[in-house]
Amino acid sequence: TSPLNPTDLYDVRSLLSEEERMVQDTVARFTDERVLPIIGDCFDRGRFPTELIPEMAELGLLGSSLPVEYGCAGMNGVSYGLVCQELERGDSGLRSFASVQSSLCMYPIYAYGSEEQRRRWLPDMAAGKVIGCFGLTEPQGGSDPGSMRTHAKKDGADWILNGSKMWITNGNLAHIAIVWAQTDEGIQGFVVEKDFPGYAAQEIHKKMSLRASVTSALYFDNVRVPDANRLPNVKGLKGPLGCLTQARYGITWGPIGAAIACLAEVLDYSKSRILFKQPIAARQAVQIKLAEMARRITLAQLLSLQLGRLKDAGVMQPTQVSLAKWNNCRMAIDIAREARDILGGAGITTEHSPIRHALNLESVITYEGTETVHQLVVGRELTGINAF
Ligand code: TGC
Ligand code: FAD
Repeated sequence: TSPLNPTDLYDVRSLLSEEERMVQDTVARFTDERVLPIIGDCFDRGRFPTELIPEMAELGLLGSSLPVEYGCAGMNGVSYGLVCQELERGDSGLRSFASVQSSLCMYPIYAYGSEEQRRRWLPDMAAGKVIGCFGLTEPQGGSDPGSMRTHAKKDGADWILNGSKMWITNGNLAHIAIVWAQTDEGIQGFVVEKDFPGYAAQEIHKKMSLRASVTSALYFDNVRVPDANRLPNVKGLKGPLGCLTQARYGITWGPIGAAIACLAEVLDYSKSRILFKQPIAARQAVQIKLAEMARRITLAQLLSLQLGRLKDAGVMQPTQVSLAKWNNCRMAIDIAREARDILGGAGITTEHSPIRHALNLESVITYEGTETVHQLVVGRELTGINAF
């Protein structure tokens, strides 16, 4: 028997189509050549590498699953997952950028927008010329978006928007914000343009996590939004939650990439770190940790691939996404912390990736629904009882 691939013990890659493998290889090359050489420094400086946006667009990574008629790549769900995995093998910040642009901004314009809105924004968003952000969370509590205070009131042909949003990825980079607000007819989505008077974005500093990503607070002070910028085809919380299902699906794949990066790094390190006259990889305690990492990565790979197949068959359900988001984020953060431990003192600097991934994953396990929220979604499915 030939040796197994340590980061793909079950040869999950053999279950991919030729096209899916090509997508994975292309994004893997981008991550190896363009992201890994700079990302430690970006994280240290708290800088999102905006110079990579045109290249990501060129590779078709923005709105990758949307139809080609809007300038998008028309990939299937599994390919989108692989994009997320390979980007997050570089850094969660890059995957966040792609998730927000694709699943949280382009998707709602495509799914809930008019044909005119699709043609107005999607091609430029796919080209990386227009960047979006998604405003759902508010300062008083993100887990319960149904209690949002931001509201929009009809005023002739326009809407007047007031309120604020918190923890918004891409906020200060964005040309447009998809903002969810209460109206007399329930929650609705509005495309707020950067130069609308009364709209302001303020970057959040002092982050110890997702440092290579822009996170902002958004403020709306009597912002006049034309009705042409309201997404006409959805009302109610199911609008934003439908976007979250798309993004969370991608996030089930992303942390697999972070975990693979950590395992690959400590496998090398543990074979060359000699202590008590032997490489630490020869110690049972270390091998158990490495084996545990491989076991959990394998389970996560199989989970996301089957989820992707369900998505591509059009039968994926939000509860299935919740289970995988919970499992795979927990898997990756545990692995990143354990990998940091195996590196000893060397593990505390960004010369090695595990501490960066571990810190990033503190956000990933929190945003798009905290671990607890996803556990309670699964609990509700099993029991039929809402425990929120
Ligand atoms: P609930 O009564 O369960 O549902 C209200 C309506 O929505 C429908 N629905 C969904 N639709 C699509 N996808 C889902 N996942 C859905 N979940 C529910 C549901 O059928 C219902 O429809 P209808 O027609 O009957 O009205 O609502 P609830 O108020 O009980 O809330 C449930 C709960 C707690 C699960 C939900 O509020 C929740 O998911 N909270 C977490 C919020 C969250 O995840 N926020 C994320 C903000 S965005 C972000 O973090 C971006 S980070 C991106 C990055 O940088 O990568
Ligand atoms: P809270 O909702 O206040 O939760 C606090 C604690 O209470 C958590 O441990 C939670 O699990 C627990 N809890 C909540 N409800 C229950 C319950 N019923 N039972 C038991 N425990 C419960 N949001 C956006 O809209 N757009 C973005 O682009 C975006 N990007 C983000 C980027 C970063 C880096 C971060 C950190 C967050 C981002 N978010 C974004 C916000 C994110 O979605 C929220 O942080 C998340 O939903 C949790 O909300 P919260 O922070 O207000 O915590």
